Amino acid sequence: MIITEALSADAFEQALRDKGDYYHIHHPYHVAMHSGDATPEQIRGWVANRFYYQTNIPLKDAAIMANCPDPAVRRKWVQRILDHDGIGDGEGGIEAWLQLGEAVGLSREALLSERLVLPGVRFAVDAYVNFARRARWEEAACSSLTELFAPQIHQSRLDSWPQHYPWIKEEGYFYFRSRLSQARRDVEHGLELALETFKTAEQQNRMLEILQFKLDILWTMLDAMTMAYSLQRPPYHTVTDAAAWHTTRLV
Ligand code: AHQ
Repeated sequence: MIITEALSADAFEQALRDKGDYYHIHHPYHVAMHSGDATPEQIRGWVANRFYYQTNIPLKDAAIMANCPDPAVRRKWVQRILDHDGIGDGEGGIEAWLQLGEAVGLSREALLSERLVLPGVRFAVDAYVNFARRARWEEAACSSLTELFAPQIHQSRLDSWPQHYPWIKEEGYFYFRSRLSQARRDVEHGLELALETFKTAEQQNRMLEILQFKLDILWTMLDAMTMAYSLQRPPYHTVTDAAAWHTTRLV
């Protein structure tokens, strides 16, 4: 969709929501997990790789805050960091994701070591953090608006995984439950920012492109997991059976 004349706030919001067609809830990997067709290895691969996304969200949000001169926005935005890092030890979304890891049979060390993070996942997530460091803070902030569609995806996991994967321990589901309200609160602020910031046709086209960039990040992560865990073609699979790719943050 190319906007030629500036859209009203309602029409621009609808244009943002229409991007939901490209949300990763529609990716075959996610569809397989939702329908019960995922193997334990595919679930564990997803949990271990998505942990890299989760641990980078606070870095992304801190980068936005570092570029944002408005205390009122920073006071709201800091909550996103606390949602993930928690107020104290043993709290927050990253801790809850470690519990999800243990609930699917992955040790905390296996996640924290990042040794299971595929290059394609790492590159996609790092692109998100680097965008947040370099873009106008308003653009980086509004790139989080894929969360317009997030409550639905978290609810879909809560609705389907327990029956399909009885081997996953109940305490693993806390994270998805916590995001139902947190995502909705994030979206309220993100949407307000987007509607007051992107007014001209040029600005609105750029925001739609930024949202597509973020949708591409989420989709690409699942593409990398598909190659490794569905098609059994991890990087270098024609060269070695070993996990030969880099697993450290270099910058
Ligand atoms: O667990 C997720 C999360 O904490 C966030 C933060 C937000 C952002 O700042 O970009 N996006 C996001 C998302 C989370 N979970 C994803 C999922 O499918 O479980 C969805 C993702 C998003 O929609 O951007």
